[in-house]
This record gives sequence, structure tokens and C-alpha cells, in this order.
Amino acid sequence: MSPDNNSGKNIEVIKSPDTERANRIPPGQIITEKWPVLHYGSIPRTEASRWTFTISGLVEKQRQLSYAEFIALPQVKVFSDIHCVTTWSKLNNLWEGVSTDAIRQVSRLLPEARFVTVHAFGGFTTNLSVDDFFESDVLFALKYNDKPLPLEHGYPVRLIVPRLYFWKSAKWVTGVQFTKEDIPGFWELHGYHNHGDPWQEERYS
Ligand SMILES: Nc1nc2c(c(=O)[nH]1)N[C@H]1C(S)=C(S)[C@@H](COP(=O)(O)O)O[C@H]1N2
Ligand SMILES: [Mo]
Repeated sequence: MSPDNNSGKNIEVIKSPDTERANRIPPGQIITEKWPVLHYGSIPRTEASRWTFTISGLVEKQRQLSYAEFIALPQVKVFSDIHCVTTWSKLNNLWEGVSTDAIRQVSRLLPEARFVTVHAFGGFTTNLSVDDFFESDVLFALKYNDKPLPLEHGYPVRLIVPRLYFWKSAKWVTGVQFTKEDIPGFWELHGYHNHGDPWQEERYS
């Protein structure tokens, strides 16, 4: 199955606001042209045909979407910069996929939902406030620079949170869970900052 349900459609590109700063490099960061591969554990070999996306917790409609159902949701393109807490930054990245707003439309949050845990293969999690999660430049990416997302970078689906350090951008996602309380995720439990704003250098806790 191809992630491309946009053939012939001209999708408008959402520019992450940080790409419009006069200085795009946060304090303590160094530009790289390469794209390092970083994660805990091994790379899951996932077939899109078997992949599902589970929406659970404080929503009106708990859902389990197949890959076909997921890619049929409205798609967006986002232009963003990457800032990794280990000090490399990579500018000018083009993502394409399903915006978090589309997830909100199909699941309908309950008013008491304040946080989200993003789940990935192998038990990896990361946590965000619903405010950060539903920013207009946050999406579940299916494509990078007009090509399918490479396996080592999160195929078939990864989260992209452009305004926070890259550890929040979970690879190989399997679903989201909305909660009332904030539940620290994998890296957040291993010494990384709970929020991770690169402009405030929220690196470690
Ligand atoms: N599933 C999963 N996603 C993850 C991680 C991980 O360990 N597991 N690590 C995070 C960290 S620390 C970084 S820096 C980025 C790296 O993404 P990349 O390999 O595409 O550069 O993935 C993030 N997403
Ligand atoms: Mo990282």
C-alpha cells in the first residue's frame, strides 16, 4: 500500500513558525546536513498492511484505524527544522501526513483530556500536553521530502513535533492515549526534560 492518497492534489505547505525566525539555530546547536539515526532498541520491521493506530483514553470515540483508514484522513505538508538534544540540528525538512487535528476530528476529546501519551512499537512512549500536540505544525508523517519515510526514521508512521526537541517525535507510532494527568514517557523518565523547548534549552531534568 502506498502512503500516497494525494496524487494530483496540491496540498498547501504549513511552515513551522520556527523556520521563519531570523536566526533559526537554537542555543548550543550545530547544523548537520546528514540525518543521524537515533533510538533505543532495535528497528521494528512493520508491514503497513498489518499496522494499526489506536486512539484510547479520554475521547468520545475510542478507535482502531487500519493503515488504509489512517491514510484516508485529511493530509497536510509541514516544512520544519529538526533540533536533537544531542546538539545536531537539520534545517529545511518537508513532511507529509496526517495532522493531529485530523485525529481530534475522528476521536473527539473529552474536556478533561489535558495530556497525550504517544505509543510506539516495543513499548516506547513520549508525553505531550494537548496544547503542544494540537499545534498546527504537528503531524503523523508518512513521507519525507516527497518519498516514503525510511524504515530507520519511523516507517510506516512517525510523529513530528517541530517546536520541541526531536525525542518527542516518536518513530514507529502505534497510537495515542489521552489522559488527565501527565505521564512521563521513555526519555522523560531517563533524564530528559519533560517539555523540551530547544529555544529555552530544556534539555535535561
Ligand atoms: N520509537 C522511538 N522513537 C524515537 C526514539 C526512540 O528511542 N524510539 N528516540 C527519539 C530520539 S531521542 C530522537 S533524537 C529521534 C531521532 O530520529 P531519527 O532517527 O529519525 O533522526 O527519534 C525519537 N523517536
Ligand atoms: Mo535524541
